[in-house]
Amino acid sequence: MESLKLVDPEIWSCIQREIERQEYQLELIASENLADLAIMEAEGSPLMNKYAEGYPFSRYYGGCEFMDEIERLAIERVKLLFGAEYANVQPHSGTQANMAVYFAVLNPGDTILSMNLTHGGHLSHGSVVNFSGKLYRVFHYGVSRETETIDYEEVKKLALIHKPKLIVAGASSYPRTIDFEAFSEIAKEVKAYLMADIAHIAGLIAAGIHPSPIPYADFVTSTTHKTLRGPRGGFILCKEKYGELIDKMVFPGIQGGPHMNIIAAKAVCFKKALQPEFKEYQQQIIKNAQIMAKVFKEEKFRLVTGGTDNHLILVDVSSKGLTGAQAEKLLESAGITVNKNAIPFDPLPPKITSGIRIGTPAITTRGFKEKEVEEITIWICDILKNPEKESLRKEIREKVRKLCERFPFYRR
Ligand code: DSN
Repeated sequence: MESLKLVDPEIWSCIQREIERQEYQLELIASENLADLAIMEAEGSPLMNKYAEGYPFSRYYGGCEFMDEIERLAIERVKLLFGAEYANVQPHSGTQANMAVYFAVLNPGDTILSMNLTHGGHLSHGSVVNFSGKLYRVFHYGVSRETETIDYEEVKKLALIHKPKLIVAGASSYPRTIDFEAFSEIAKEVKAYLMADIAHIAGLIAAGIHPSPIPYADFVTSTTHKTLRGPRGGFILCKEKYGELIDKMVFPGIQGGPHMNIIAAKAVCFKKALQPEFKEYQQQIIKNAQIMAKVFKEEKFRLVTGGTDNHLILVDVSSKGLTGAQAEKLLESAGITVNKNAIPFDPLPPKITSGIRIGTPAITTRGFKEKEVEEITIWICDILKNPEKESLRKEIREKVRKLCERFPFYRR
């Protein structure tokens, strides 16, 4: 980054320090990952200079011949990856993808049924502080108090009462398998559209180790940077019959020019996800999350739902007399990055919470297997069980650094 260093040493320095942070801390935020260098090269390429409003072979700008090829490759690859009839790869984010679907099939005031944010849903699924909660009448389903898993009977009951025009299936902190078929049966019964937001589990679905919503949902939205390990961005998959509607809503409906550098990076991500190694990677993500859950339980921590089927676990730290915010801070001071997260029926507000969410996608990318995950989970438990011991956190900070040195990412 020699040019950047000369032009803007302050920003250059921030980037260097962030590289250092990413390299020498344990990234356990469930929605983050470490994208391959090839993906970063595509994203940081001269494609960023090009406008390409429109779609392949039908643009509002000249000079788009290579843009057409790039976007066509991204579309073909993502369709192949998920077995979808139609794809739009232009959404700048998962929220933009959701917005495009809502705007395509709903009118302001229409009814949505989606998962409660505090039970694991997402802001863009109708939270009152988000456009989705302001524009639509939103009703939420949640998880059962007993099992902390989605109560499909409750979803059905709510659907029959509220007659939503759209049901959203998908979550941002739900550690269990989502039954898209059950959602589709409910949607069919009340004649609602079904949208599956697979942002968190897209990699698992692409690898065939979480059931796919493609046969069941009218629309599937996602991001590309979580388990899928691509650039930050979104995409929409749908039935061919909705393709034109979705395309028009993404552009010119809610977005202007597509970010062609990101679309190229998405194409690289999809290509990598089509390789056999990607399936092994996704399987290891789950193995790592399960070993982590096992150690937490052995150390007598309460896990929401008692464990995990996917890439994340939700730890109820209130069982150890801590809040999520305290736990996040304690771990951060030892070089371990997680996020505080509400647990179902959390009595504490979202900036404090009773839980922490921990995900294994990024450490699995670094090459961690069961042995390393077991070791770091014991460190995490030790820190959380001994919040007064600053010396312990310092000791573990050193161990984290040494472990990261053994599994370099940027310094390979
Ligand atoms: N903010 C993301 C997450 O952390 O799950 C979802 O958009």
